[in-house]
Amino acid sequence: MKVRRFVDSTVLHVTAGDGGNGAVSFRREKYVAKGGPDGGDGGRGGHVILRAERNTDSLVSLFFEPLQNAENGGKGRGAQQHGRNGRDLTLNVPTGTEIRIAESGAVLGDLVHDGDTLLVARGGKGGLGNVHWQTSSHQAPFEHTDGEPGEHFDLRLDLKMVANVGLVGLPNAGKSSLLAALTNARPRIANYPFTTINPIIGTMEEEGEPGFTIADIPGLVDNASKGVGLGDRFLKHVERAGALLYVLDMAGSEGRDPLEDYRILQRELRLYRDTLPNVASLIAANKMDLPDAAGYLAVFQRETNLSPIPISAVTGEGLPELRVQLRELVRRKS
Ligand SMILES: Nc1nc2c(ncn2[C@@H]2O[C@H](COP(=O)(O)OP(=O)(O)OP(=O)(O)O)[C@@H](O)[C@H]2O)c(=O)[nH]1
Ligand SMILES: [Mg+2]
Repeated sequence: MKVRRFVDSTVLHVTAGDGGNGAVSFRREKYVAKGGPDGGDGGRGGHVILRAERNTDSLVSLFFEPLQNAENGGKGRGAQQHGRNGRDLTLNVPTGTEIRIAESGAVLGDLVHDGDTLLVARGGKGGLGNVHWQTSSHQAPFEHTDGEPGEHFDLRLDLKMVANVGLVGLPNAGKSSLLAALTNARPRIANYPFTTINPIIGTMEEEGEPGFTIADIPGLVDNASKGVGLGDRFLKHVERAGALLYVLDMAGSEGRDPLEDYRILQRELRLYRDTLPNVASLIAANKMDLPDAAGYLAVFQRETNLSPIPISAVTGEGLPELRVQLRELVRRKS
């Protein structure tokens, strides 16, 4: 079995290259007894740069190689030769990676779009060669400067997926089934809670329409904010989504009450971030193919004055209408 590890947070120690030292050197030419100074400058140390790359899907490679150094600059040499600049080190991270200084938590940047780059550690400047010190009264200078050290930092990298729509629901509500029915993603689906343990993104595409992305995250439970179940840390992935889609098991097939489920979800979202329940949203009343669903839906509508979209991720009922409304929601947000 191919085991794929998903890492959405890691600490990275980056060190830029040191600048090369300036050289002390004197010209040696035939017939010139005492040549003047000709020591060249050192090269700049390489920078460390992070670049967002669409096809990088987690921080796993950096997780296993947390020490990253760029090359040092070369020393200056005689004949006023400049040292070689150290090569910059460019590290790919997934789009949606937020970069902070680990200790202070200060945000350095947010690489949201494919190709975005951020210089995270600046290479040291090269030192000056002795050629710079020559004056009429000072013909044989031994002065020079050393290269400056490269910057180094402990960075905290956090991947926050960027999707247009985030799915929120209790375990077994049918979020993954719905993602599979609407998009190209093929998440695992099963009738036990917490089948989904990593966030997954799918793209919904239809002829002649712009595609958009939907993120499926692990199910939330009562007190997820206190760490129950898989906790609420995955909400960071839907935090940036422009819109939310609540997925409710409207058939109460686990012996639960859909109305209470909806209130649990709202409460857990609010406890995570008080503005999150106000994000534009739709409600999908899932499992409408099951016998009790129609009755629960009527109660839900009466009690909340909301109009969930009745669907079944299994039979496909209601999905065309859901697609239309999702597209409209995303269009309004962008
Ligand atoms: N009858 C019926 N069953 C459904 C429907 N949607 C999902 N299911 C079933 O419900 C169970 C849970 O579905 P999942 O899609 O894995 O649910 P989930 O919300 O992703 O669950 P977690 O990942 O555990 O949070 C599976 O057995 C699905 O086949 C539906 O519309 N009708
Ligand atoms: Mg799932």
